[in-house]
Amino acid sequence: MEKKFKRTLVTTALPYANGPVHIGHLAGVYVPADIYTRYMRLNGRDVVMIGGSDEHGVPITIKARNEGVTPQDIVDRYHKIIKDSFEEFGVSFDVYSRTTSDIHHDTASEFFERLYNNGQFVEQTSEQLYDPVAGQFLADRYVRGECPHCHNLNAYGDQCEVCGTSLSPSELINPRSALSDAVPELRQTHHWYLPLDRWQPALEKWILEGHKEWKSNVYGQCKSWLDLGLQPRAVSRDLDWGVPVPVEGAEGKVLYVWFDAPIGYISNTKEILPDSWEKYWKDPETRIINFIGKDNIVFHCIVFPSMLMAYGDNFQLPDNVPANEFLNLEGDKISTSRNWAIWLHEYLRDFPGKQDVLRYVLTANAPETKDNDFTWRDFQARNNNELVAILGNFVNRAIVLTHKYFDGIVPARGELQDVDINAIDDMKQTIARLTDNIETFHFREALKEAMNIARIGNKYLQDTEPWKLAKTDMARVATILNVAIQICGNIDIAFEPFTPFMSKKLAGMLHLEKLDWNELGSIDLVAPETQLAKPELLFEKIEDDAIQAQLDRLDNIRRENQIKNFKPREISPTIDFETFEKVDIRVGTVVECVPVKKSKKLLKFTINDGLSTRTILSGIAEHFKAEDLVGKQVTFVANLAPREIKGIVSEGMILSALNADGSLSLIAPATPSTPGANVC
Ligand code: B3M
Ligand code: ZN
Repeated sequence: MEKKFKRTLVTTALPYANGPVHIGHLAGVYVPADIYTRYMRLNGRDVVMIGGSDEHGVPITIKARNEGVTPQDIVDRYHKIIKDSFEEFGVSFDVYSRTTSDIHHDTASEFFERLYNNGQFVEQTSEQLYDPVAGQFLADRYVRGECPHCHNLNAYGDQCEVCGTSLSPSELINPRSALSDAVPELRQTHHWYLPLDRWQPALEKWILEGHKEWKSNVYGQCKSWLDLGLQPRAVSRDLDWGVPVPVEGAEGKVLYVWFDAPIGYISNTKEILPDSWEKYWKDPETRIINFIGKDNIVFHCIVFPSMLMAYGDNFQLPDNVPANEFLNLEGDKISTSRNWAIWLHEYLRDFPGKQDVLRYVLTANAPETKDNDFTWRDFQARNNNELVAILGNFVNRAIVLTHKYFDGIVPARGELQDVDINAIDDMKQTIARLTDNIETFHFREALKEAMNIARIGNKYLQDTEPWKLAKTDMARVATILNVAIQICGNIDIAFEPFTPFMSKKLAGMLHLEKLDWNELGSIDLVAPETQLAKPELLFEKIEDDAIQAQLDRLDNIRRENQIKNFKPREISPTIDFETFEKVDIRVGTVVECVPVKKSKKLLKFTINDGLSTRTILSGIAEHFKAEDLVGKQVTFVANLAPREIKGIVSEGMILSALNADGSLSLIAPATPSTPGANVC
């Protein structure tokens, strides 16, 4: 980090309090922000990490309406779940507050007033969508309709979740009210707009010229917004939930949630630092870093900076906005409304004490440059093959051997040999790369380097084989184990930002008091004569059944969603009665049923049709076990022209229904019937 900065303000996107947080939020924002902040603290830097719940906006009021409770009930419930789960997960906020707090309402109100008084808004009356049934204007997510870009039929009034484009309600094709499903009409309403176009030249200079070092996804999005030419943006809404517009004659209007939420960063800083907050916002020697997901880039790089410039008073703009792409789950987009997510509070319940495993996997697989996929199999493999087999294994070997040969008392080392010096040099170079990667927000790479220290440790023990030397040369064993324990100490510091729980436990075993990043690379971290604690395992293997339980849970959710979203297909063209009468449908009893050789799909049925037996082939082998069907009654088309398939002649067709979730139900008589009975 450049030395010109005296302190750092880390902000993290404020999650909407309309649901718990999930692994997508964690991987995109909170884990990287926490790594960076912990790293800064280990460096002895002045840093504060700001977080809080975003408790306004339509996502909250929609949820409240769906549940028949008040918006306050919703935000109270989720704010608590989110706050508690972050804490248990070790996200080390200096403050985690909320935008319904008094201090936030006052701060946001004052912010608007100042802009208003300084002529920083334009006021405009325009026609907007209004729901005549619900009797209200339809802001943002209250309207749904077809996306004009990708033609997703369920795009929101503010954004299409399928193609990611931000929209305004009037752009939707065939808009419907999300409240009543009514077709909205246009009515006049009055709002305040922030003229972003006024700030275009300043933004271009600041970002396009001044911050070429930003991540290419962030820089690129800013550039395309700026290239399109910025337009005034409404900062008020016709809603009854939010910060009231502090202007006379603005009854029934509140600040747009994206106007008040980023001000939340300021309110929350004020809350913990009532006397010194301004230092963190207005002193050019403060470095502000905004951790966000990619869908928030425009608000943090264009809208909020314009607000800050319009406010003046020396408010500083962010120095970097390391936005991440999205994390998918088992191949599908994470979605709160479809319950397609791993919720943090549920993870903590299902995997108690395994915070570090999730932190590790989400970092190792972070969507830093492109969307990435979280899978439970990868989670298991990274735990078992990396955390257990590389990191845990090395530390455990070093400590166990020290107990075995020196009663757990760290021996002093003698003269170093080449093999020792090489391992130490390797470690130092790895640490240099690790530091460099954290400084430049490449946390995946940084974590790889941290793990490489454990790899160096394992190789060192493998190369030196102290267990063999113990028979002949205890002085040499002392040196080797001293070096190995120093590598453990380095691991402890290097991993603290990533896996703080492990690091704390290991620090306890090594009696490391205060971890200091500047001491990384040292081989005097653990003094000779230190009595090591008994080795405890740092990580445990995760077994298949724990993973299978999670996969089963996701399968159930997938199925529930398919059923919820099932739309029966259009009815086929009408046929006349004579045509229908030609189809001869009968009841039959399955006498025999066997899989057809060399076919995955086909079952061969022998059916008692009342007259004799007949053979029918049916492509349902993936849905049923052949032996389970013997003795069952089925219905079948009896007069279908015979067809030869795989050398077998099939004389009819067995009837079944294709269900919403892709499963099949055989169509059987509801009460026992007689083989050969007609279905009519
Ligand atoms: N609550 C949107 C989101 O969760 C919003 C972030 C606010 S940051 C000031 O994506
Ligand atoms: Zn779209």
